[in-house]
Amino acid sequence: MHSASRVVLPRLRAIVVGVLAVGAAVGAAHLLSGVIGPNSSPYVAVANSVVQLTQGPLKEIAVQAFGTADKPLLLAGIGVLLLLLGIVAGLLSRRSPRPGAVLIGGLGVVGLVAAGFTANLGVLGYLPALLSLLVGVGGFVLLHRIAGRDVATTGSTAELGSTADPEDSLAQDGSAQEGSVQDGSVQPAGRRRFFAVAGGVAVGALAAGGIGQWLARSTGVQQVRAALGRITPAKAAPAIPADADFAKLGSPTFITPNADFYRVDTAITLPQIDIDEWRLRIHGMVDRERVYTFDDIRNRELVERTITMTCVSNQVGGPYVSTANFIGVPLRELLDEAGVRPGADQLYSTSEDSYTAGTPMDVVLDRTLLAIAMNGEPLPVEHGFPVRMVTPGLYGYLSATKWVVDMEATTFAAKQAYWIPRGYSMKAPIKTQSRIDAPGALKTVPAGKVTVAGIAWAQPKGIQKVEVQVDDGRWQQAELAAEVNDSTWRMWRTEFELGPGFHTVRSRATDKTGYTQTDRRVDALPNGATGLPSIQFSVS
Ligand SMILES: Nc1nc2c(c(=O)[nH]1)N[C@H]1C(S)=C(S)[C@@H](COP(=O)(O)O)O[C@H]1N2
Ligand SMILES: [Mo]
Repeated sequence: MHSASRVVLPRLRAIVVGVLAVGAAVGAAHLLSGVIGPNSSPYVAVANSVVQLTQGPLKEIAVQAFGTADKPLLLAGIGVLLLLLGIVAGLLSRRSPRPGAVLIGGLGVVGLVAAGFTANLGVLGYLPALLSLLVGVGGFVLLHRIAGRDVATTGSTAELGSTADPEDSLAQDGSAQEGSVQDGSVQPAGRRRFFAVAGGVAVGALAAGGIGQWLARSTGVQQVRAALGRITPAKAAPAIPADADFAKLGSPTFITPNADFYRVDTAITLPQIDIDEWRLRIHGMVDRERVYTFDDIRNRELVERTITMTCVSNQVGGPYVSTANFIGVPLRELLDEAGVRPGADQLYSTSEDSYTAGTPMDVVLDRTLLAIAMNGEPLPVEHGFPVRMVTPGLYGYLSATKWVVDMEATTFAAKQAYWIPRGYSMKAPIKTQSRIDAPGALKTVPAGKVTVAGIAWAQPKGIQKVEVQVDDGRWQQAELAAEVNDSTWRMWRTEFELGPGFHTVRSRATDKTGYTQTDRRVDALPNGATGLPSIQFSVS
């Protein structure tokens, strides 16, 4: 029939070829990125690009659904997608390597574009993606050739009515005559040879990826951070009274341990900034441009402030609120040295990873802290090491830049920070809120006296009272725990006498201006969710 005898790879072989080529490409690139910088890994660059491109509402969904697990999930999702595309590349290329090579080449180009978009490392930043393109396409063609070497050539496929070319291997695998697609047959020796090569490539790719990961970590700043030791302020914050929380009843502890402090940011790989290299440049509408080193900050008179931070993405009842003792210098001191000109109404800050925030200048001058430590320790890397901003009373997205390296005095009319074109407000004071922590949602508690406890916050106004209601009954005033300051949360508790059955409890906080949190529900976008928190539980 057809004179051209062609190799048709068995399905499994084709899949192995596709998956291995993709794996080798990712592994090789990851290894090189370990030397050049983690963000240059095409894998990481694609994840970073997804984060950058994700617009407001989508990011809302990601934060709600995954919380701080959104990044590992994103990376895992990309991994699964790559695996599937490797399988597809293989299956498309059972005869000729071309379709798979084109698909893998396309993936390589996506990696290159993403690296260009997010790596921020100049020409070097493209090298790992370029390497992955070459390894992916080259590896695929090569593996395809090796895979085909021991496969019997076939005249064509079964659909075309041909039978397999009765070459040496047919005796081993005589089943080739039937089935919709006919696999070339393979000798055991050939099979062993191929899978030995495949195993070698797989081990190599995993090792390369692992070494890349290890290199990235060992070039990190954990040692630098640890070497700093504890940071003590010249003026410590007042001690937290023992009766400032109801942690025994189920509220959080007043001070959130660093490891439990909520985390929200756009970083897939954490910026690793050595204290010797860190600089803060203050410029724009100032009389004198200034540049500060880490020692310049550390050697000043450090103050300590207890501050509750809140994320605009926090849903009513959500977890993105935490409290720490932050240590640093009032940013006003540095801005006064630079001499902010009249008319500059926005402090536009930029992080090492190009995140930007625009903070109202009057608030900055009044109360922003340039923090280097949190609960006595240097800032954890995920919370902005070595230096970040913290501003009581404003949501974090516009006032709490982590890994901050640049501050420009400007106007809101002149510049828009990261979240503004994505739909969030230019100005967003924290809204008066409360949360119910005990009894937990859907818990079962014994009948009789039932304790309800939680937190409330209205930074920087402070909490005046919290009221609690069970099953549309009378609003009952809760007992407040000791107050620490108006820029922190306030814990509350109260008791109800409840009989068996299902109950719903609601809470509402009133701040010191006399404003009571509204029951009107609005979304977190554009400037913070409102509505009353409520939980259901059963009494037995
Ligand atoms: N560099 C940088 N700083 C950032 C962000 C970010 O994405 N990148 N996110 C902000 C947001 S939205 C919040 S709520 C706070 C959270 O700080 P935390 O992660 O230390 O709790 O950091 C702010 N600072
Ligand atoms: Mo946030």
